Amino acid sequence: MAVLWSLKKKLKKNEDGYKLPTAHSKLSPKGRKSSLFSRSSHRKLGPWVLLLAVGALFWYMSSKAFDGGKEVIKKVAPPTKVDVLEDEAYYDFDFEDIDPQIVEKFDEGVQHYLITQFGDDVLTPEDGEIFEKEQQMLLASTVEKYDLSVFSGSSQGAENGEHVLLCVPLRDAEKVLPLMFKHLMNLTYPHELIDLAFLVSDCSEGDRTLDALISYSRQLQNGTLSQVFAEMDQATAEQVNKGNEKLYLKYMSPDYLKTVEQAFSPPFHENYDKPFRSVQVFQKDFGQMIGQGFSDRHAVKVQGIRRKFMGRARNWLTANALKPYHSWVYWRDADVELCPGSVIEDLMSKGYDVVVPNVWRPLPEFLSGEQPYDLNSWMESTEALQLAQNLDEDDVIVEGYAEYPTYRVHLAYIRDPTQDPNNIVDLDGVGGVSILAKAELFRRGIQFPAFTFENHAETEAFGKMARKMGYRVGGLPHYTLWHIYEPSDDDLREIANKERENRRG
Ligand SMILES: Nc1nc2c(ncn2[C@@H]2O[C@H](COP(=O)(O)OP(=O)(O)OP(=O)(O)O)[C@@H](O)[C@H]2O)c(=O)[nH]1
Ligand SMILES: *[C@@H]1O[C@H](CO)[C@@H](O)[C@H](O)[C@H]1NC(C)=O
Ligand SMILES: *[C@@H]1O[C@H](CO)[C@@H](O)[C@H](O)[C@H]1NC(C)=O
Ligand SMILES: [Mg+2]
Repeated sequence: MAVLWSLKKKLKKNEDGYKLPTAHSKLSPKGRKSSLFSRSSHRKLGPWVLLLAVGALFWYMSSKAFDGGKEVIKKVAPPTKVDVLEDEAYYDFDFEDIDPQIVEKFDEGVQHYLITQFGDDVLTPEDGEIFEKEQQMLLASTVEKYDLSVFSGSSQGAENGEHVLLCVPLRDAEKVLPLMFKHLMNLTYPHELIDLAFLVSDCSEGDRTLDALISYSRQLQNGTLSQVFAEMDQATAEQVNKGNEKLYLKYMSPDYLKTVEQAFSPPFHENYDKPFRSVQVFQKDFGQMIGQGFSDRHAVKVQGIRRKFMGRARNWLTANALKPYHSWVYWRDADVELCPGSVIEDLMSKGYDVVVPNVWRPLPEFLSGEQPYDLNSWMESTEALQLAQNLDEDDVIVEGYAEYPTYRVHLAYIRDPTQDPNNIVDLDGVGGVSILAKAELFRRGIQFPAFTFENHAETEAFGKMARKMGYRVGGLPHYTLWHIYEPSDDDLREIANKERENRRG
């Protein structure tokens, strides 16, 4: 790990001009002194500085009345307090880019019209014509027109040049970012048709998801990210040889591990390094309190709350990143280990409005080697509908817990790896690991409920809502993505036991 760290640090240092977006912010005053107002580092200083500044201003004004002249300014400039006010950059900041000559240039040719309530009447026909023409010019330069029926999405999106918005929610995800980016590069859907939108929320203190994300994104768009990973992986490999390998890997199926190794090894498809159409990174907290550790986030009681926070985050991301020219929205979790590079085309080709693949995960061999993972993709059952009738309006049913016997058909459980991966079944609820949906759904108001909708929240409620609004929602039972395996506390104990036994025996 030490090598990896130093390598990462080196990479960062070498990045010429790399700055976090906050440093570029037009709204934040420049310079060291500006931090007096920043909330994180000097929370209590801000009001004091303001108070002192106001005091200083009074002193200045009252003394000016008597003395007059520049002398006074020096007098009221004792070390710390007026420091801030003296920083010219602070005041000039918003205006410093404005060059009066340039502004003047754009004033030329501007025409102002004052139109009365019955404007047409006061214009002569000639004036009216000019007005029409000028107004069209003005509109053309400030208003964009889209015929949304052109962006409704077809099953041959790549051939038809359809734009995809690819959304990824992230929380405490620093360590899975390389994995995620490798998967993004592995996508064969034309990169130039994909806008990436990341939302980083509610990360723990000290987590560096945002920094790392921006760093990797810059390399991605420069076409150099795969080189960076190659170097990082080499450093990791050297570490592994020194015996620092993750212990649980010893207990995983060798076949699975081999598949993974191959999946991440070259040759990659020819446009692997091609930059994406755009990358946007958003950071916004929603107050998610539930821990991101495996055991934390899987307790039944916290599911409803957790899912509603996720719903808010997803909705916020769509609202801010979706553009009229997007035909499709693809939602993808960062913690996927294996996924066909053609996943977008594959999901698109089915002629459905919402499509999800199957999601399984590998397990240690002593735990059967693999497991149906995402239970949120399902077909509704009469049992679950009855169960819902006896629940409180705000209760959220969660799958995979004894508390809620739903007897639904889960996409995860009807998988047969020998069957046609193109088979599709209709679903009611969908899981969020990998959802392809027509952008039209979001434009029509379908969302990831951050409240209880038909006793569900977030992605499952999204599926239900889409169905209710007449859209086709489907899942591919034999087309599988593999979620990463994170050992639970129990699994780790079991592995430790086995290790002890091995040492004894
Ligand atoms: N923005 C945001 N992202 C989150 C939040 N919680 C999880 N994520 C991200 O959402 C994706 C899915 O998160 P997971 O923790 O795996 O949740 P999940 O897939 O619902 O649950 P699992 O079945 O445990 O995998 C990952 O990319 C996470 O980094 C959150 O509160 N806010
Ligand atoms: C972008 O890529 C070029 C090579 O293609 C490289 O020389 C340059 O350093 C890269 N820029 C960054 C910021 O990494
Ligand atoms: C990348 O895509 C190829 C082709 O679909 C696939 O075989 C491979 O498993 C993918 N890589 C990963 C890491 O899933
Ligand atoms: Mg997950």
